[in-house]
This record gives sequence, structure tokens and C-alpha cells, in this order.
Amino acid sequence: MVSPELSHQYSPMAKPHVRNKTHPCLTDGFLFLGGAFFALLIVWSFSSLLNSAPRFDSTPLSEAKATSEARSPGCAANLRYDPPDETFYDDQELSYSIEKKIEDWDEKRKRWLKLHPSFAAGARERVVLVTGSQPKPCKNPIGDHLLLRFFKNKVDYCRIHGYDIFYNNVLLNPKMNSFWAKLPVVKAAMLAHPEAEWIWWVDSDAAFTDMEFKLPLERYRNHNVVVHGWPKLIYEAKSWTSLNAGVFLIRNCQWSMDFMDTWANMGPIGADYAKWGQVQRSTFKDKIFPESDDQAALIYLLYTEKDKYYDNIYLEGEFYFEGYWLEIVPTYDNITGRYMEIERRVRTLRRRHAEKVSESYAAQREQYLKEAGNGRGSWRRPFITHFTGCQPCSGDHNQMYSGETCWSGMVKALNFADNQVLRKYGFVHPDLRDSSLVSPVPFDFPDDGPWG
Ligand SMILES: [Mn+2]
Repeated sequence: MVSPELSHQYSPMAKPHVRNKTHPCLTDGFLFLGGAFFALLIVWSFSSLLNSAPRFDSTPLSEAKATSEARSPGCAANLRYDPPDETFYDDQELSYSIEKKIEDWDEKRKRWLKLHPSFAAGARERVVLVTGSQPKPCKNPIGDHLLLRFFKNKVDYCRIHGYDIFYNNVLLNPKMNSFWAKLPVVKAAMLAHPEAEWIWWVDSDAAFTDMEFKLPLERYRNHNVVVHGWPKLIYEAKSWTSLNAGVFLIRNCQWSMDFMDTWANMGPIGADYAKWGQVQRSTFKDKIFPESDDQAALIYLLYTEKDKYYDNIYLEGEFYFEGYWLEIVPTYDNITGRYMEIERRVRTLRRRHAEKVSESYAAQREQYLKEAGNGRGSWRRPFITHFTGCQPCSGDHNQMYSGETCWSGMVKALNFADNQVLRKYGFVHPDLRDSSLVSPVPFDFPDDGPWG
């Protein structure tokens, strides 16, 4: 399926095994510790000679630090180092606007990274999550509250996994409104974050409902875009819901810049915006509204230019990369029960621990989830629950269901997720429908404990 020529057009940072990721850190760590030990020895012998109280002079350590300005001890990215050398940031012609093209982005990004070596470790896996909502207060009286909770959910997920997050609330291009608003933000985020290999757009109405699950980035190594979707529904059923554009990963590279240019030009900034609406509607018979939209545009590109796009766009259908809330919300109670069963058997999984080491417990849990399956019908926690058709801010919703169903579903999803976070702070929502009620987590929970 993958043509090597096409699929390797992504950023040079993505070259496999350029460097062993952990090795530079370890070396630095040993040098640092070795230096510190040696320094202590000198200080100790010197002070012994003088027969006075030992002085723990830190000068040698500071000198060791100064030997490499760009690296900070402990292998952390150096946030205070930006050399005066020219980069794309010095180019007056370069524009962040979605209406202007970017050229040679791979080279530009590579040069920036070369000048900022402390960002090299982990560069291939670095993800920046981008999300946002409108600039004005919501029409729905509980809209802003719901958006705040959706945002808190994303902040929780990012903190647990060490990802950066950017919440945007302005229209960066006034013409690119509603579902098109994300593209100008994603492009700007690519330029603002040359250190990140991936930009991860997540709609404001989508919530992480498995705080432990991590994106299988290794699986996407030969692709530049990842969306939740199904080839059969694109090429056979020609359906407008054959993929969902509310959550996508896009590699920070020239291919993506060109792709976004083509994609965005099917929207309001393009000369043929009105025509694209008609074309999409005649191609995808289940598309309900007349204007060209980002999702139909993406499906259209995959459908009409399969050779050009299929090998670069990964259609993730194996797990809930995002999932339809109406199908997912009724499963939370059963899932909670199944996870409790595991925790009754496995003390390490139900014990207390620091939030920072959560990923280690997530890895331990995997062996007990082998039978759980994935996606529809599974009892694994759904990764992302997406409230498609419910608009928390405007209050508008698909007439198939009532607004109440939308809002109560959101509360349930957000509390289901919050319970995975709150337990590390010692508390739990005993009832997923009641956001304000919390109980302390028992030290070792009894069979009928308050685990909502
Ligand atoms: Mn959405």
C-alpha cells in the first residue's frame, strides 16, 4: 500500500534511528554526575588539607554547565537559548497566513532544530495539541462552562503525557470561519512550533475518555496525516461520514504545508468555494448542507486523487481515534465495572501513585486489556468521545436527539474522564451524572466502593 517515494516526503526529522533517543541523555547525565563526583573529591581533599570545615563550593558544577550553552543538564530542552543565527523567523517575506504558501519548510525547520540542539532528543515524537473556540461568549447558557470542562480535559491529558497545548480563540482568518477555522490555526502552530513533529487538532467538543492511551505514533511513521476513517466508506459508499475531520494529526513538514494549501482552497478563501459545495453535495449524497466543508473536502481529495493522497493519509479505524458519542456514552458504566474488576485483582493498578508516573501504570494495565477489544463493542475505555452533532456553545444540535441528551452525555463523558485524573488527587465522582459531588478514594477500595 505504501509507496516508499511518496511516503518518505515527510520531514527529515523523521528519519528512523538517526540517533538512539536515550543515549545522549544518559551520556550527559553520566558526565554531569561524574563531574560532580570529581568536583566533590577535589573540594573534599582541599578542605582536608586546610583542616577546616568542608566547603561545598558549586563553582566546578557551574563551569560544567557553561561548557554547552545549548544543552541544559538532565537532558531537558533549553528554553533560554536562542542563538542570533538567521532562521526563517528573520525572513520578512514568510507569512503565517493560510493564504500565503510556505516553501522549503523541511530545510527551514531542520536548520532551526540544528541551531537548537537541546530539542533534538524526542523530536520525532513531539506533539503539540491545538484546539480552540470562538472569540465571543456562548449563546447556550451552559456553553462556556462546558467548553471550560472540555478544555480542562485536554489540559489534563496533555499534562499526564507531557504534551504542549495551544488553545486559540480568535479567527486567524475572518473568511475561514466555523469548521474551516482550524486550518489557519494548524498552519500557524506549525510555524510557532518547529520543535514539534506533529500538530494534533482536537475539536472543542471532543473529550479524552481514556487518559492513559497514547497515540501509536510508530504506526504512522510513513504517513503525514492521520484521521479516523474507513476506506470502504470513501471509495464504495461515498459517504460524507466516511471519516471525521474533527480530530487529526498532521506532520510538521512541507508535504503538509502543500496539502493544507490545497485543502484550505476548497474553503471560503478559495476562488471556487461555491462550486466546491455543489461538487461535494453531488458526490456525497448524505451531505446535509450546501456549503463546502472541511470534512467533505478532505474526503473528496482522497476520493478523486487516491494516488496522490492515500499513501500519505492514514485512515485509523482500529480504535476510537475519535468516536461518536451516541454510540459510546451508554458504555461508560460497563467499562467502569470491567476496570474495577481488574483493579480488584491487581493491587499495583489500584494503588496510589504520583501523577507524573501514570504512564508506567498505563503500560502495566495493557496485559489485562488484551481481551477488551477496540472500538465498537469493546470494553476498553474509548480514547476520544466526540460530540458530533451537539454544539455546546451555540446550543444548536442535530434534530435526531434532544439538547438535554447532548449536555447530559457531555457531563457523563467529562466526569468519566475526570475520575481517571481525580483519583491521583485522592478523590472520585461517585456518580457520573453529578459533577459537583466527590468522595475520597479509599486507601484500598472495598468491593462496593464509590467508584462511579
Ligand atoms: Mn466536533
